[in-house]
Amino acid sequence: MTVQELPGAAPYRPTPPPAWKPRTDPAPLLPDPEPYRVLGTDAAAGFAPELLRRLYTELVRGRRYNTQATALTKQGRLAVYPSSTGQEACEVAAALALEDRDWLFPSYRDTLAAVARGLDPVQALTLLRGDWHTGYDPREHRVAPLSTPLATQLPHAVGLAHAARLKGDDVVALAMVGDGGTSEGDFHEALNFAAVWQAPVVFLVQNNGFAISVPLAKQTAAPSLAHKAVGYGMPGRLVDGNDAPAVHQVLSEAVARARRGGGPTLVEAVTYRIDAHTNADDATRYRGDGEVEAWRAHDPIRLLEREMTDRGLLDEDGVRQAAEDAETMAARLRERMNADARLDPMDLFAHVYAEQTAQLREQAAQLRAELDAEGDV
Ligand SMILES: Cc1ncc(C[n+]2csc(CCOP(=O)(O)OP(=O)(O)O)c2C)c(N)n1
Ligand SMILES: [Mg+2]
Repeated sequence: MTVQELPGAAPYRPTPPPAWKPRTDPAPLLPDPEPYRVLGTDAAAGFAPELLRRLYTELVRGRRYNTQATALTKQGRLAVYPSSTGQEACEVAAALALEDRDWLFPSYRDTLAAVARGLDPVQALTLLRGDWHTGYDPREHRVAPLSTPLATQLPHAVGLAHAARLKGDDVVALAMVGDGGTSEGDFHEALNFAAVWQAPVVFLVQNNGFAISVPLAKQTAAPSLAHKAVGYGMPGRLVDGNDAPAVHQVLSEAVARARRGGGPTLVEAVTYRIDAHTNADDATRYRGDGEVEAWRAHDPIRLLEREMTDRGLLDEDGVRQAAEDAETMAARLRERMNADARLDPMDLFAHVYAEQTAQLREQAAQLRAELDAEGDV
């Protein structure tokens, strides 16, 4: 016999829980159903000719930088190069959406963004050449080291942005990551901290279809990568990553929102990696030519060229001029990269610890003795 069945006892009624409702309305955080586009739409007319010209010049330079750096790997002048051919619109727009006082947190694929932000094109390749630590002073142009460990740059960006806000500095951090990087714990931790703290940070995911040979379908079951934002309580935006003015607009809006205290945004730029993962990868092992060709037809440079030509902002002379400018940059890059770098092997031990450990001192002494014995350095 149960308590309810006792003769005369009142029937059991659970106490209702305190009223529940979602803590924020998820609807405004959801991405649009389609990636945002500008080129070929009425929105294109609203873009200043100077901005389109700047984007075009940088895209052409960026493409040429990619082909030149890839050639340097074949000539033994560069250890490895992850090309961003096909993704130049994301790279350039990321750099141009920021003010000088802001910070960029790039991944290994984002050399172009760093160069478009003003970094010396040779210094930007130092790491990939295997020469010397980061190769540039991150503070000079406010570009963090190009990060090889996936997604570790994201919590760094959040930490810097949050710290700047606590100090009252007007600084926004823009952090770049690939589709594969979104499966990392660091991605989760960074987005969670950013949203809880309302840190002035923008996350740009370049969804280029692959993490080396792993296609997006094997990477995530989410409706889109932009949808992941909702789970953290920040807006997710989807943009056509090959449409330079569209990426520039979406990132600029996200940067402005972060700057006025509106908190972080996750932007997914839908694009495609035209080249292999790096010069060391054979992409024909895991994808067909048809797919690559379909994306070549949606090339970021051709798309912008078409729009500018239609609007009378670009003619054959302009195209030639941009190509010549890019060629000059490539020739200079080649010339400088062909000069042997003068490196001191003892630098291996510098700048890691403020005070070296006993083991490092011992190793440094051994190397010094070997170098002295060879009569080197
Ligand atoms: C923490 C970590 N795990 C694994 C790797 C090896 N790795 C290097 S690149 C890469 C694929 C990353 O793909 P994605 O994030 O989509 O960036 P993409 O190369 O396409 O720009 C992997 C797994 C790494 N660098 N760091
Ligand atoms: Mg990828």
